[in-house]
Amino acid sequence: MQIAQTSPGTGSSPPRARMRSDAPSQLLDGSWRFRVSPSLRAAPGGEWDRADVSAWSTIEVPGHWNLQGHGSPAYSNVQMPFPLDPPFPPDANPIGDYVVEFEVDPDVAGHAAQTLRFDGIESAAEVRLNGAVLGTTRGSRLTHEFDATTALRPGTNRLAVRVAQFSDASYLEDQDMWWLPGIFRSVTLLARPASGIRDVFVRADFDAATGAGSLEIDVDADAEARIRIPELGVDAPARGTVAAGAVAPWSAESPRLYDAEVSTAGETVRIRVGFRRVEVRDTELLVNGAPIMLRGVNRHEHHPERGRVYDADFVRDELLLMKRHHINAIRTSHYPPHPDTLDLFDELGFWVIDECDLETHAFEYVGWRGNPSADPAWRDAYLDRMARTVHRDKNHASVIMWSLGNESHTGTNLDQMALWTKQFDPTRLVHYEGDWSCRYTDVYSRMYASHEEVRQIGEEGLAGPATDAAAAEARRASLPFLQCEFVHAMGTGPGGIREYWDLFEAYPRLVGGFVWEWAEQGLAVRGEDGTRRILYGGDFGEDVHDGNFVIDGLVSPDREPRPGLTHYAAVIAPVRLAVDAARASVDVANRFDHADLSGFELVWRRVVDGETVAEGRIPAPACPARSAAEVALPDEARAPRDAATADVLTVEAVTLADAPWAPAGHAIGAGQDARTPRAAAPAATADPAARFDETTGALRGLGALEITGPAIGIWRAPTDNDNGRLHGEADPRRVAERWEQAGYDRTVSRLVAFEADGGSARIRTRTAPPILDCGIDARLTYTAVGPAAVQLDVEIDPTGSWPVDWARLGLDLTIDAAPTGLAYAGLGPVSAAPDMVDGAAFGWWQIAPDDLTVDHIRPQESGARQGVVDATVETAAGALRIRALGDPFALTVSRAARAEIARAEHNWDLTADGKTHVSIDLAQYGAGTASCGPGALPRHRLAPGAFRASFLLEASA
Ligand code: IPT
Repeated sequence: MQIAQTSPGTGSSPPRARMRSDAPSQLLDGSWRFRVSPSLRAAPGGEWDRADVSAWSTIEVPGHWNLQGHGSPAYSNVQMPFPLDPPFPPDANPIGDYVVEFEVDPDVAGHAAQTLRFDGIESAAEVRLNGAVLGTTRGSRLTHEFDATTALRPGTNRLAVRVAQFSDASYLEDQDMWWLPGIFRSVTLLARPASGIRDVFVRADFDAATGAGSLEIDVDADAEARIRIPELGVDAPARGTVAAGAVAPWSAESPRLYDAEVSTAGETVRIRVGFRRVEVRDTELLVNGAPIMLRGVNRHEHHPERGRVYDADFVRDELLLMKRHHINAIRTSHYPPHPDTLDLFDELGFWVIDECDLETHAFEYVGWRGNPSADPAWRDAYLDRMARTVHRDKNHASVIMWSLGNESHTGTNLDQMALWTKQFDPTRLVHYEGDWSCRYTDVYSRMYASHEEVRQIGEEGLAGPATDAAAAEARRASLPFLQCEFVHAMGTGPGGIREYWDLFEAYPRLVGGFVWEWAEQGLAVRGEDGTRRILYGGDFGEDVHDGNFVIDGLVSPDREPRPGLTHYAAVIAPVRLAVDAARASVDVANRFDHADLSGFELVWRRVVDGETVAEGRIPAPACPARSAAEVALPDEARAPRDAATADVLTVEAVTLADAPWAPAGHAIGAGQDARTPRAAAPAATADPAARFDETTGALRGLGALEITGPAIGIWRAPTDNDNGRLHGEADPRRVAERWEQAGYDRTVSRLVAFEADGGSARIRTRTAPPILDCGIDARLTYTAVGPAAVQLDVEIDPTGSWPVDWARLGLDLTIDAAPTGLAYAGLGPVSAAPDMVDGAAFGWWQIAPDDLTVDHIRPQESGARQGVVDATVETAAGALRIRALGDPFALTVSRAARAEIARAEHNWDLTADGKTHVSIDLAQYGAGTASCGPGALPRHRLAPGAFRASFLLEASA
């Protein structure tokens, strides 16, 4: 077996479309015999495929062997886990031998020929059937078919597949994910009837001006073929152009498909046809004549237990979850997914960038020296990968762009892939991010460009081709712009989505983006104590790894939404509602690209102090795609501008009918006008309500509640984004590093003055980081307003010169009992940061103890609720109510102390200390998305400054 070549695999049939055929087939999946050798040289040679396998272990196909007890997984991002020595893998390279014995089903055997199909083997394989070498595979996530006709025989057949974990192909498959070897997609034996159909390519075009559909058909068959689309009355020879008459077009919003069959005398294949036309016109991306906006995510195939093995229910569920969150576009990062996924994309409605299985990112480490993309020796391998990608998925309406791959820099092999693709399929656009000159792409694509650069790109397009610019630049300026990756959903964050989206909507040339990434790719194992744990890079003892950089999704590995998904959904919601309670009206903006609002109604609700006082529903206004209308609400919706109590008018646009992804009543947009007047300060009482530690000035208790604090806090447990590099700044240090070096995590406090008389106490403290001469002078005045209640007035004045921004400015206190919940009025129920609040609405929320903070796989600061005006922190020992007398505050309630959160590397290693940790923050530094991308925008940072705030604190049993 060869595993160090630069050419593609050998012996397979030319790639073709995936179709549903009426010819019989036989799935060979199941329990196979398996053995693994430590290297190719150590693996038995010669007729290894004839070995006695009775002593071999068994393995499930499809599956990855290192998730089935043979070796362990390894995660690396850009770096290869071995030397850059192309095309050679290292000697230490597990070789898996697979053997299965089977009898051919009579109905499969009864046909003229048989094809053996592999849908995915990582990374290189040699296939032997009954001793005959059928060929080899390259392209782990690509289909390979072999003609098995002459090798098959009656009775028992033996199929043997030797798989190398690493090979030359690994250099072309350096995607940011786990290395997971094995036969991980199905193996199928297909009957090939005489006069059968080898391949079908149907391009279904839609003319928006006339409403007519037409088909351009290529069939590869030994006999005459006809195409039938009963619903359209189409019944014609399957070649050339066939008119389809008036059709409903396909779009991600209305994924209308028509069942088509192509038949010869020997075979009928079924495909589902969606009529649509993709074009670039005047820097805009149009489908069916209308501009579209890509509200996208990057989707890897990942299952916490099974890796990249396809699970139909799991995948359908995750796509439905995307639909419920208004996601309308998917980039199949960074390889074609399981073929059935494309059927789901078509059926549910997603704009898809189908990406070739290609990434040579590791060569960036050596300045792209030796990059296969620019080495003609690899040309055929590149072209083979692209052809396999395009052919397999070419009949899918959802695919609007072919992507050459990811992060493979530039080179002639990429140019040729693009040229072949354009020639073969001019109905779609070619995407590739790695060449910013856009010489051979149809869209200008970038990743993680800053807001400012995106704005400039938006304007560059508006200005039109510049006459003095180089031709290439002029061409680029004529293309639509998208971010194939933006906002990195790692840990707490991403912040700044809204600001990107405002730009996307402001400039016609900007057609949206794809969040990196959909799901966190953690792998589940059983811990010593039997509990399920999610692991990341390094946890399996890898020498080379990239830690938790693989945990960077909008949903957890189990597809539980992270707060970032809720906020993203709100930003991209197809309907935006601007509510004016005083006028009882709502401005409805329809942000669909094709749909009007006839499928929706508006549901409104007016809530006063937590009680619903009026509600109703009215039809959505007549409002074509990308237009707006004003709607008057009934008079009961009106709230006085000077309401004395909290008066909140919320309007949602909801679906009228059940959709495959959500029952009727699903919100596709929401808006509210929340009037939250400040609570009035109650009268002072003479008896003390609070107890103090007179040596520190901190509280010891309020009423019957044991409390310690508040301390002034300016640090947070570093988030993944705090640990990211800030681009374009003179200071190369990450913000977490800056805070730590400035000592913000270990400030020291000194009591300056303590005075108490009757019900009031005045405390002055100075809190400062060690070493430096800056400090925070705090004046805290407590005034008893009841037997267990105080008014707390806070004055904060920083002095001296502060080296860096604060992470937050808060009053940190600890209650001597574990939290049992949180009830609050403020923005929620989802937690938020100042630069990620869109998915939070004002309301009266009840938070269960498990939801106080986010169970991030690597613990970090999380769980803040923004815009809080009134909160009751519930603990086993009683409750503490906190009310804002001035501005609303941000509230974080946690079971663990910040130092502990910062220490723990994994959520299963985080210890709760039986206390309730409460932070009442007057201000916070934004989340940003610096784990890959820009940090918090300047407006969301927190420069040291003076702050004033007033609260009511009240303890109850
Ligand atoms: C970018 C990669 O394309 C993607 O696969 C992923 O690794 C992402 O980063 C970060 O999670 S490449 C980066 C160097 C911009």
